Amino acid sequence: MPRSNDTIALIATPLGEGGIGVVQVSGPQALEMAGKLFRSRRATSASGGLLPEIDLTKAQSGSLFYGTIHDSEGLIDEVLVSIWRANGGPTGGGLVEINCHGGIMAVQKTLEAFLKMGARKGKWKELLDGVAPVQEGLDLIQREALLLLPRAKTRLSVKMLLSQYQSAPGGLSHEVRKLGEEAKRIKEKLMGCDTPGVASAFHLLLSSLTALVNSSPFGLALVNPLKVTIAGAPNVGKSTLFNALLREDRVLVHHEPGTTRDYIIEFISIEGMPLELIDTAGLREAEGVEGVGVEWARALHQEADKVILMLDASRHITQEEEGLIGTLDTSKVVPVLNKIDLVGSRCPPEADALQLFSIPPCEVSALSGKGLDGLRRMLVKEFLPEIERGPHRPIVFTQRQKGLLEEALSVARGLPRDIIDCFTASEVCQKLDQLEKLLLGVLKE
Ligand SMILES: Nc1nc2c(ncn2[C@@H]2O[C@H](COP(=O)(O)OP(=O)(O)OP(=O)(O)O)[C@@H](O)[C@H]2O)c(=O)[nH]1
Ligand SMILES: [Mg+2]
Repeated sequence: MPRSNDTIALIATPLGEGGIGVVQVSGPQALEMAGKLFRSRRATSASGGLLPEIDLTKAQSGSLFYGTIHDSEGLIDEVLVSIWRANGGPTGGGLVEINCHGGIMAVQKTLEAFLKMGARKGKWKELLDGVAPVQEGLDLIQREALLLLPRAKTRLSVKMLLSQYQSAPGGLSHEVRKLGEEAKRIKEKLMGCDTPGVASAFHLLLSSLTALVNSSPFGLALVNPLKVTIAGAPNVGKSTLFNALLREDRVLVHHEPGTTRDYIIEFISIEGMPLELIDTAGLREAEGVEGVGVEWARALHQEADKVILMLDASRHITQEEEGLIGTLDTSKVVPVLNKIDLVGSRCPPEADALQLFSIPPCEVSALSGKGLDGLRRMLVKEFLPEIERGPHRPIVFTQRQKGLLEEALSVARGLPRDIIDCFTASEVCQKLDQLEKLLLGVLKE
């Protein structure tokens, strides 16, 4: 049984999941302890001097802060801290969530720092019993953002979710609420045959709703990293590319064909977009263990959102490779010609099969790194304009939101262009009512 005057600390995300780990601290001393370990980003002025610390014990409930967490030995990690002050929390008092970026070590060191300050190591049950009530008052979009924050894989994902978490302009909740109110206002004007300005207001509503729905591929990809497999014959340099994109020697590279037999998954970030990169066994007729690896590889390429098809620029395409190209969904293939360092001034081999792809192959040397920046950009090409526009605007980030907003958009598109005709008002008003309800449904459970 929890003791009511205890402050408890525990790791609230499964260890080893990667990305961000969350330490939760709750109880009467939670805010005070967190205040001692946390330094907000604003704590250092441009000249390097320390500005007054944010006092977490006085922070508003539901606020979030970006900064660093320190113990007596120095910096532990760059973190995101959320504060909840209510009678909730497993042992009463405040609740602090520290979202660490730095993997298992940072999460564990953060937990230890709280334990050293006198917090008791809590259990999962205590967390589940106590957390929900303190987060009341949030709408469903905000809850979704909060729930996804600990699993965000890149800083851009965190920033996007934080923006959507806010109920201020720039957040999805605010925008959806505004559009719902607008649908209602247009309906009321129509009912009163007060038509001036209605058509332009409706036009604006329609374009805002379209922009929201169009933001969903970007938002969803920030939350659910796209799966990118590396496909190709043995020895073309798949594992070398995997390591190069990861910027570490994660997998074995060898001149013998058939080196990779298993598949290996790691997360990478390109321009802030999280991607799940998968190295696979080289595709060829094989038996035994290698044959199993080849089967897995084929299944992974089928499931992937994108397939990097790697060919060796220093030799001609084989019949087996021609066959492989025929089995891939060409719309999701990013063709790559590797080992261009061996080609010198000679042109890389032309292949009719490469004409199948809508984009020309990226010419790279996975060994020297040449051409990899171009490949990186190619992998996130469709998101580049969205990345440019930044994360601080309303962005749809769950399938639930997307589904409801798409439905709302189709209702809005079904309305007559000339909405100002008040003789058809009752029919139009019904639709506007439906539109308003759908929009409000995005906010509520
Ligand atoms: N010159 C040159 N050699 C490369 C390049 N990329 C890879 N290699 C070499 O090609 C050989 C095979 O590389 P791997 O990365 O193991 O190839 P793989 O496609 O993963 O091979 P499997 O796992 O057997 O399917 C190694 O000797 C690499 O050093 C490159 O860009 N240029
Ligand atoms: Mg390999």
